[in-house]
Amino acid sequence: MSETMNTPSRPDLRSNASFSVTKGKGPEFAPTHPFALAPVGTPPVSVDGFTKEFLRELNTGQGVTLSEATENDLYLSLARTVRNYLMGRWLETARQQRENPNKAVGYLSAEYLLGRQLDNNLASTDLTNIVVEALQGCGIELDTLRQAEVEPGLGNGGLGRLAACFIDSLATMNVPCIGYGIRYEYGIFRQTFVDGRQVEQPDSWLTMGSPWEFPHPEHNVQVNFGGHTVHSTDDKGNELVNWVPDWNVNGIPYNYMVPGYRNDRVNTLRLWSAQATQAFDLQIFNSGDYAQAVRAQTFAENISKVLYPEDSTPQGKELRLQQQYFFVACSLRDFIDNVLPDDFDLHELPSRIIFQMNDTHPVIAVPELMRILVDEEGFAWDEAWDVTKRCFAYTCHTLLPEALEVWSVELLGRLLPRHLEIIYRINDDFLEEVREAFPGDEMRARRMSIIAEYPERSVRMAFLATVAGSKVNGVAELHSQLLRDKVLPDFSAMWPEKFTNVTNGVTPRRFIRQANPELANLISSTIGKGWVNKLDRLRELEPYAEDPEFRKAFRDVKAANKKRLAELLVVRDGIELADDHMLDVMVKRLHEYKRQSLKLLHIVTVYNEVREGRMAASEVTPRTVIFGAKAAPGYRMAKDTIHLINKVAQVVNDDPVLEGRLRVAFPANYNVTLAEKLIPAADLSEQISLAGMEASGTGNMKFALNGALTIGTDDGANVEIRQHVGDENFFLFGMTEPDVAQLSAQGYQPGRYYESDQRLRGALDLIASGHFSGGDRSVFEPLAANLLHEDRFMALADYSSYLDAQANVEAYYADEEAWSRSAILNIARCGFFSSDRSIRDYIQRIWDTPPVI
Ligand code: 26V
Repeated sequence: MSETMNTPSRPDLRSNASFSVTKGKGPEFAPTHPFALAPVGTPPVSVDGFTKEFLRELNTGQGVTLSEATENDLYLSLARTVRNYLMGRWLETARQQRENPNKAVGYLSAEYLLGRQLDNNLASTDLTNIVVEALQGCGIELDTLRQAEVEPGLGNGGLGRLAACFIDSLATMNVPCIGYGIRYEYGIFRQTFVDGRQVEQPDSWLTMGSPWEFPHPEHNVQVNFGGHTVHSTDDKGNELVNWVPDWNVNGIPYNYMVPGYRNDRVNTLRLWSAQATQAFDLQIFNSGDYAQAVRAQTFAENISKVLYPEDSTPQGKELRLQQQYFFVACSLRDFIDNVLPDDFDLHELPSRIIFQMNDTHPVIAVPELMRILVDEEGFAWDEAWDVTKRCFAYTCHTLLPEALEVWSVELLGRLLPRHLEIIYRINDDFLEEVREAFPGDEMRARRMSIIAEYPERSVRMAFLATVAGSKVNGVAELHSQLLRDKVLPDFSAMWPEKFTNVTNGVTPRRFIRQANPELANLISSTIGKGWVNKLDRLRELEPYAEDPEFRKAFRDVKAANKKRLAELLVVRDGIELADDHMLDVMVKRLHEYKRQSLKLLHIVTVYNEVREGRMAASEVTPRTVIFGAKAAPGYRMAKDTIHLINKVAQVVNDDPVLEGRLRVAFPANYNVTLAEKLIPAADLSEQISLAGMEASGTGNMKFALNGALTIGTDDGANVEIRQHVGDENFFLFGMTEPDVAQLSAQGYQPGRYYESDQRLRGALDLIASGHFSGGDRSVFEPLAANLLHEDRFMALADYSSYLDAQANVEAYYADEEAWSRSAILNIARCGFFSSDRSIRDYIQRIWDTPPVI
C-alpha cells in the first residue's frame, strides 16, 4: 500500500465523522393527497384577483398593511405574487422531466449576470397590464417598484451576461436545462467615482432579501478539500484509490426560476452557497478558543462570499480554485443524486446530460467526474473516460494568452490531490495518443502537454478542456478561426472535427421587448407579435426602411428613449443630456484591448482642433459621448483610463470654446439595468477593439438590434454584423487581423504615427501636458507615454482611420432620412443575433438535446 502525503492546509477544519452531514436523497419521502396535484398552467387572473393575492402577500408574507408598507415591502410582495404564477409551471416542468426524461443541458458557469427579474417574469407570464391596473388601484406605480429591485450582479461582463441570455433562450425553446453556478454573497463591486477615480464599494445585493430564490438546505452537498490519497489493490488486482480529505464544506442549493417566454416552461438555475459543515469546531470551542472556532466557520463560508473581478492577469488565487471546484462538485453530485433516478446506470450518463463548460472556470469538473466514476462507482479507467468525454463540451471566450487559465501543480495538488493524479493520467494517455499520431515529433507532444513546465509546473485548463470535451467552440466566426489557427493549432490538426463555431446572441425578450417597449410596439404593430421568439422575422421590416412615415415613427421612438434616459441620468448621476445631440455610446468593461483610449483620442482631438482654431465649433456635430465601464480593481492602466475619461469630461464639458457641441458623460456603475436604458437611446455604437482581440462582443448586437449604427473594427462578431447589415450600413475602420499580425511581425513603432500626424501629436501632447489634471503633468503622462512607446493594442496605428470613419459618421448623420433608413435596416437584418439562434446551433452542432414538445 502506497501513500501520497500532502501537507494539510487547514487542520482546524478537519472533517469530524460525528458531524458529517448525511445528504437527503430526494423524493423518497413523498406523501400524497388527492388535492395535492401540481397546479397546471396559469390560474385565471383578474385585476381583482391579483389585487387580493398581492394584499395577502403584504399582510401574511411581509406582516404589514398597505398603509404602513415600505417600498421594499411592496416590491417583495409584488415579486412573490408574480412568482406564484410561475410556480405551477415550474412544478409541472419538473414533473414532466421526471416522468419523461429527456437529455438535458447542464450549463456550468461561474457567472450569471441576470439583471433585474421582475419585469422579465411579468412579461413571461403576460401579467404586466393586470399588475399595472392592480397596483394603480392601490395607489402604487409599477415603475416605482421596478426600481426597488437590486440586480444580482453575479458576473463580470459579457461572459456572465451570455450565460443569462442562454438560459432564457433554452427555456423559451423548450430545452431541458439546469444552469449551475455560485450564489455569491457579493457580486461585482459597485463603482463610484471620487475625484474622477474609481472607488469600489461592496455589492450587498441580498441585504433587502431576494424574493426570487428558493434555498434547499435539505439538498446540501458535502465538498471535500485537501488531504492525501491512499492507493491499494483489491483481491482481483484492480487498483483502488481512496481520497482522504482534510476538510470540507457544505453546498446549499438556491433555486431560481427560469421561465420561457409564454410557453409554460420554467427551467431551473441552481446556485450554490457555501456553509461550514459544523457551525463551529466544538473541539476548539470547548477548549475555550471561541474566536478561533468561529474563524473556521468563516473560512469555509468565504468560498461563495465574493465574485472575482476579472483582472489584468489571472492570479492563481487559491480561493478561486476553491470556488471552481466547490460549484462543479456540488453540481455533478446534484445531477447524479437528485436529478437522475436512483437506479440509473451511469454508463448511460451521456444520454441524459451534456455539461457545457462556460470558459475554463468549470473544467475541474472533468477530473471530478472521472473520480466519481472510477473511485466511487468502480468503473474501469477507459470506460470512465469514454463516458466523461461524451458528457462535456467546452466554449472558449478569449484569445488573449494572459486570460487563459493555468493552475500551479503545487496548488492543485495541495487542494485536490486526487484530481491532480487523474489529470496526470489523462495527460499520459493523451500524450501517448499524440506520439502515435505523430511519431517522432516530440516537440509537438511537449507543446500539447496539459502540464506546462515553465515558468512553473502547472495545468493548462484550456488544454484539459480541449482534450476532454466532445466539442470545442469559439463565440464568433473569426474567433473560432483564430482559436483553431493560433491558440490551439496542434489540437485542431489532431482533431479537426472537434472544433466548431457558435456565434453569440442576445435575448430579444430583455434587450428589445423589455428594454425598448416603444420600439417593440412599433415592430409589433408593423409585422405582428411573433418576432419576439422568431427574431428572423425582423426581416419583414426591410421594406419599411423605404417608408418615410415609418422612419419618422422610428425617430420618434429614439427621441422618446433619449428623453427617458435623460430623465434617469439627471436623477441617477446629476448628468444633463442635451436633447438634440447624437448619442455616441461606448459601454463595456475597461480593458486596453477594447481601446477606450482610442475613443478618448478622438474626443481630445476634436476639442484640441477647436481650441487651437484649426476647426470652428460650428463644424462639430452636436454629440454626447457616453462611457460606461468598470475596471478590475487591480488593473492600474484601466483605472488610470477611467480617471482620464472623467477629467476629460470635466474640462471638455466646461470649456466654452466648444459651445456645448461636444459633451462627455460617464455615469458610474454600468450594469445590466443601466444598459437597458442606454442602449435603446444610442445613435452610434462604439466597437473599436484591435482586430483579433475581442472574441465576439454582445453589446454590439444589442445596439444594432435597437437601431444604433456601429462604428467598428473587423473584429469578433462585428464581422458578422457587418455582413448581415451590409457595408453601407456600418462604419468600418482600422486594420484587419492579418494586418495586425504583419505589423507586429515587422515591429510596431507607435512613435512613427505620433511623428507623422499633427492632430494625433496635438491630442497626445495635450493629455501629457497636464491640461486635464489642473496642470499636474505627472497624473496622465504615464498613460500618454504608454501609448507613445508601447501601445500594445495599436491605438495609434488605427487612429487616422478611426478619425476618417468618424467624419463619415458626421456627414451621414446630417442626413436624418439616410441615417434612419440604415438604422432600420440594422434592426431588420440582425435577427440572426438572437440567442435563440445560438442555442439552435449548440443543439445541432454540440448538444443533441432536441426541444421537448
Ligand atoms: C479575462 C481576462 C483575465 C485576466 C487577463 C485579461 C483578461 C481579458 C479578458 C478576459 C475575459 C475572458 C472571458 C470573457 O469574458 N470573454 C468575453 O466573453 C464574451 C461572451 O462570449 C464575449 O462576447 C467577449 O468578446 C469576451 O471578451
